[in-house]
Amino acid sequence: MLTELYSMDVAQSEDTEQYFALGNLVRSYCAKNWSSTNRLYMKKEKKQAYYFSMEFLLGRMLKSNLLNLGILETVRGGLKELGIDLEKIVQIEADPGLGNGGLGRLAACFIDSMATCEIPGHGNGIRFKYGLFKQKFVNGYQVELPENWLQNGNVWETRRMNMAVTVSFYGKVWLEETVNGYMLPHYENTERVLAVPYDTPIIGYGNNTVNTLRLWSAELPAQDEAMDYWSYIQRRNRIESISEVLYPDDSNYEGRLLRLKQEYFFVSAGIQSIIRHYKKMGLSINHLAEKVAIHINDTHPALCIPELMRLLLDEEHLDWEHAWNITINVMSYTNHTIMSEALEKWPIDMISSLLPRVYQIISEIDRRYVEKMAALHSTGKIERTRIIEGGHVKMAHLAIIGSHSINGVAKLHTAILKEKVLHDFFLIYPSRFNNKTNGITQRRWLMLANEPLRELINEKIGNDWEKTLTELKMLKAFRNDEETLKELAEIKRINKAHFAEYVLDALKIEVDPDAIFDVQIKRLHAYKRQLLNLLHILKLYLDLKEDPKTDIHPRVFIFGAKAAPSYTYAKEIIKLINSVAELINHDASINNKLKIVFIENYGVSLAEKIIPAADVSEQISLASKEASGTSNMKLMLNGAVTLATLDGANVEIRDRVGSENIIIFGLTDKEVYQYYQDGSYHSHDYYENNPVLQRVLNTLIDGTIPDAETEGRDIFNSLVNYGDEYFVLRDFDEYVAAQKKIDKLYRDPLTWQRMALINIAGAGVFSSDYTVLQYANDIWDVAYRPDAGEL
Ligand code: 26Y
Repeated sequence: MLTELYSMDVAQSEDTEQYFALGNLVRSYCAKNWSSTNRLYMKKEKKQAYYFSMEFLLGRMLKSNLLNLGILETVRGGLKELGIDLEKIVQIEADPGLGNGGLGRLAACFIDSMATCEIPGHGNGIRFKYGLFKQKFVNGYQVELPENWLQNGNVWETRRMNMAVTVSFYGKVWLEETVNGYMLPHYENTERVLAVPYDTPIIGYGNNTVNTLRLWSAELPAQDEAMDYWSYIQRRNRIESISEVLYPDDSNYEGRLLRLKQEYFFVSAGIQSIIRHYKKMGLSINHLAEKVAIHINDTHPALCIPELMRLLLDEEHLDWEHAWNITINVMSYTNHTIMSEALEKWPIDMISSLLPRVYQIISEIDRRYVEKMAALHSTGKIERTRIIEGGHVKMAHLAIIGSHSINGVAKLHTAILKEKVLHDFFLIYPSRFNNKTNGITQRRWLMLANEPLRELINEKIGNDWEKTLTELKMLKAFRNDEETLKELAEIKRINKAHFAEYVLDALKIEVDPDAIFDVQIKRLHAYKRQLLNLLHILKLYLDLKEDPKTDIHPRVFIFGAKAAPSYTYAKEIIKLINSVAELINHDASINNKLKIVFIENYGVSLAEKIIPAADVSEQISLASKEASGTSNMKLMLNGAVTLATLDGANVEIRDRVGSENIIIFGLTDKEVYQYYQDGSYHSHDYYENNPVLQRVLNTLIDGTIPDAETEGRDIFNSLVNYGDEYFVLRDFDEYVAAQKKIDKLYRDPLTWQRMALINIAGAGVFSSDYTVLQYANDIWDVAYRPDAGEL
């Protein structure tokens, strides 16, 4: 392959050529199964599921593809004989950061699991030229740099020009009656964009299934090339900008025309290509819902609903009722957040000028909804639930009204949707609501990321767990086996030492692998409460300053977090953590008992390094706010002990491992809602009445923390004077007590390792294999390999 691609032999080649040669080899190795999978789906007319997502946070794919093809060890060995280190060349691959956080990584786990469980299910999204920004710290401040992940090419994708479709924007539209009596649209002055698909094979683990991830790129249609040069360049730039950058905002949602264009772009292209493919099977459009399921990952692809209606009405000439029936049966929607800032709504003006025909259809869906509900529900409820309201189109309402299934991502989250956030809709459509607790793939997050642990588990219980993760429960038999517990400790120690090397190399911070590695890795958000973590660190610091002999086990606090570029408060928190790190890491009197490591540019590849090295998993969001969390699952699977509030999937983790093997603290969701109701939380009182907390908070404004005056002041004010929206001060004491408990438990190595073992043993249910099987069964109604897994 090296010779074919670069006219050179191994001895002359460098890492980059070796990487691309191997990548090409792997791709051709799976090519046969890729086409035979497609042929099989076609021949058997299998119902297929399409997972529409704005984000797919894939991570590097070389090792994961080798693992799934069952040739990882062979290739590793073969390369070794040639004097090549596989670990070195996998680093060459750019980490495609086509997502922000949890939702995007979930989509990546799901497509891996669908292929593994032989579910005919594919991904559909955007081939962003630039992934999520690269994060750099300059003087402790986050600076965003472009992430040009395609610079050296991408071996995994195949451009399929023959499957390109056209997506239209703007223009004028009016309806005219045809001779057959149909009302069909006529368009004038639309802007046409060519959507070109790039397909990536998604390889199942240990089987012959290869599904497809189809990512769309926006290009200028060929006929436009005839225009004058400058107009051509301008138009090309405008069009290509549609698939240029991923929006880095996952919180404070700003209405942006380009984002709306992106959403419609991949939705329209995806649905057109699904229908085209469906028709190739020679089936009548009337049976579409028997062969196609479309899943909407949060509301970002909610335009799927009016777009499918448009195609069924305008292209297929179905009547409204019939088309609506099909649409509802095809569509299903997952909600990932209860935070109102993240709920999408578009100004009517924007949507009606950009997508005139789609807007007509949305208005008609809304009109019919109001009309139909008038006889059944109160006007108040109808007004609160309709799609077009207050000058905006509410995307969650559109998604709910147009889907047969609406799911939350953890039991608690689904309960809150039903009882609070979407209560009106729950009363209207009770049977549409269901829960699908998130999951993670054990292939990337254990088998690849933590090879020593994989080996140990295989030695103890065999390797059935690799396919059926609940088999990990067999590990419980070793809970009192000192030898196993010691081996587990040894592996953790190795992983920590490994990570410590990285930290020394990348950040020039020396950390002791015998310290407790306490990890909080997730997007930076006020509700996730990285600040609570920081206040506790400051408390320990003050304790040690006051009495250097304070008896605590040395700790390394590890943070990884990107903030949305427009989220000022989150960026201030980053700066504050970095300033506290400067203070503590350079204070010799602390005697290395405390260290803060804020990893730059946290993403999938760094997660793979950090997670196997973690002792403590920080899951400390304000109860009710974190829909599920998935780093909590990855960390427990790697033997970290969870320190958590009863939020999201933490509740289910506790149910699995038992209260003795997780450290729970803080307000419950019920208590939070009670506070909202009676308005009785006054954070200032906590500041006034709790001397320890007061002393800690004062460090934010008294000059203790170097070079963070503005940030310290703003954050102090938000916590003490402006209401402390996420109850940080309320939960402080309980958090400190929970941390003390961790310190105590850790000093008893056998107890600690037993907890770690029970966490690993209990993590089995959180395989995304089970999650996608439940989607396949309960929502999509697609068939899969019968023995794919059992809970
Ligand atoms: C509207 C737009 C700016 C937007 C873009 C991205 C809004 C939200 C998002 C991303 C949300 C997200 O990642 N949510 C997370 O989804 C995970 C998977 O379900 C959950 O585990 C996690 O709790 C939730 O915060």
